[in-house]
Amino acid sequence: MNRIFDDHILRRVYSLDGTWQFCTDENKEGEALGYTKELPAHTKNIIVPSVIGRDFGLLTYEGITWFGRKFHTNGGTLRFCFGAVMTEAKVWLDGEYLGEHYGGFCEFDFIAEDVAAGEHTLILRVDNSSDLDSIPHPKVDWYHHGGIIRSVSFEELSGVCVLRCHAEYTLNDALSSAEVSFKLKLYSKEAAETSLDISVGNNTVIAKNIKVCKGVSEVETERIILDDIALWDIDKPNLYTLVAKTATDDFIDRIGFRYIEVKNGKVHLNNKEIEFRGANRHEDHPDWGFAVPAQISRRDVEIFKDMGANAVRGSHYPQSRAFVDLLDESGLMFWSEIPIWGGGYTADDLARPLVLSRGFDMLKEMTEVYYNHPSIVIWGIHNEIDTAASSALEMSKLYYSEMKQNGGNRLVTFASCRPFTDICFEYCDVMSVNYYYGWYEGTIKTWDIFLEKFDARRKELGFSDKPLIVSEFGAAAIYGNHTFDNLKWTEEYQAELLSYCIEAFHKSEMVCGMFVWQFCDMLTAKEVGLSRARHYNNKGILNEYRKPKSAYFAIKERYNIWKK
Ligand code: ADA
Repeated sequence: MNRIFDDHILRRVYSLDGTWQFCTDENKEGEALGYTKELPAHTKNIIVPSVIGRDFGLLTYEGITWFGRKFHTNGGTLRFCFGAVMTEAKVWLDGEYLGEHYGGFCEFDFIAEDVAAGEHTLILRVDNSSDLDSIPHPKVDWYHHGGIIRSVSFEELSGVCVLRCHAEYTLNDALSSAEVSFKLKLYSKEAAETSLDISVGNNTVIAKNIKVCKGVSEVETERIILDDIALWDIDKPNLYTLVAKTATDDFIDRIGFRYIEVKNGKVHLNNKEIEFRGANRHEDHPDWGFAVPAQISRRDVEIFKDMGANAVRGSHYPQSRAFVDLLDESGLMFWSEIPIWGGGYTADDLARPLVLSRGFDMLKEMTEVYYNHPSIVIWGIHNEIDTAASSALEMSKLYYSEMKQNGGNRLVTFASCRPFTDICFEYCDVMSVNYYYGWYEGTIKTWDIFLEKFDARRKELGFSDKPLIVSEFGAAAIYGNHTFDNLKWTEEYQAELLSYCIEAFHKSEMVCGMFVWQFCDMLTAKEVGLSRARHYNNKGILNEYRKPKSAYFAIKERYNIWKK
């Protein structure tokens, strides 16, 4: 289940979640041995979606794995949809190569035509290894699980089908009406003519006939005006059901209308000044890894609401559609980013053509898939790369302009850990800084000096109108570790540091938002793990099972007061 509602009623969709066959391929010989057609006898069963480390003691395995299963179909044109596969997937249907996809956190699909009715075999070769051209880099501060981490399905396509429908809109000054056009990605086996009906809420807004060519094509409708719209806002997250229907097919999504901008040094949502109050969330759980079920996502959203937060940063990769659907419903604003996590890349690595192009493709893909979600108000283009280097400047320029041009009405930013030497701040709408005063360096009070110094720097740079998000700050605390003295690693110290920080940020004229690092503790990778007790990043204000630490209550008290 990738969404929390049915995204097709007419189209026949069949889940491929459940039991698959699975084996590792340490010597990379599977293709030569014919695994693409049939997996060997020594496979085991694995339940998809999942991460491989959970079931087989393969937590530290990096390399090739094979997945396969049989399924029945009525035949015809089939579309295979993968929620997310870590990290590189090659796909075969009955031994015929269907295609490949790079990047572990986004949906992708392949279409196969003229499939006979009956039983077939779907096989995947999955590679979760990484090198200097990989995104993410081999060194990251989270666990790089392998596996088919989100749901898989296949669809029987008939006639002209709607693969995607983006609602592009601009609002009038009063934010009461929207001028909307729809950008559709269509598929048809043959050149054809069809009716196209698009409805928003209860109103049919487009009803026409269109001609399409063979294969995948794009169509943009005329602009229409929708009056008396109910805005999507944090206290009233109004959503409209969007249905795009052809003679034989449908596509169902949800949209919301809202306007975000930076004006006079402040962020405004729907013409009202707003402060982001949130935390960073990894989509990870000790029992599920990245394959966090929607029930846990729902619980996470409830916790964010209980905390009084109005925003979530999806560190450090696109999170599941189900989670973002839940954010849309609950009025939580979302920062969605791609997994360019700087820790490992040198300045030269950032200029590697494959890194640059993979990051660019990931941004395009994230936009393509997540475009309609109103909760996404910020795109993150990278995290903690060497933004003092000219290679980072080139990357930022390219990525920023792509997201401004094609990303819809959203703010674009990146998280910098070089606040005083960063040369890329031109390429963001709000500046974002990750820092850990009171943990890795300085004391809690160093934050006061930082705020003053950074304000001076932004003025010097001529960016006094660009507000600052403190995108990461925090301290580790082992759940249940208490003392009378204020020692690091205790819940008391973490609560004191975070309370001090958020109050200082809330008072600052320059700061427009804060994302605590982090929502909950999570398992981290080998390299970083050496400096991480329990092999966990313990800076969660909840433990990995979502049990609250003292800091949670300290933040909840403040966020809830500021909400009023
Ligand atoms: C960085 C990074 C996070 C995490 C954090 C920490 O800011 O972006 O992913 O590693 O540091 O805990 O040190």
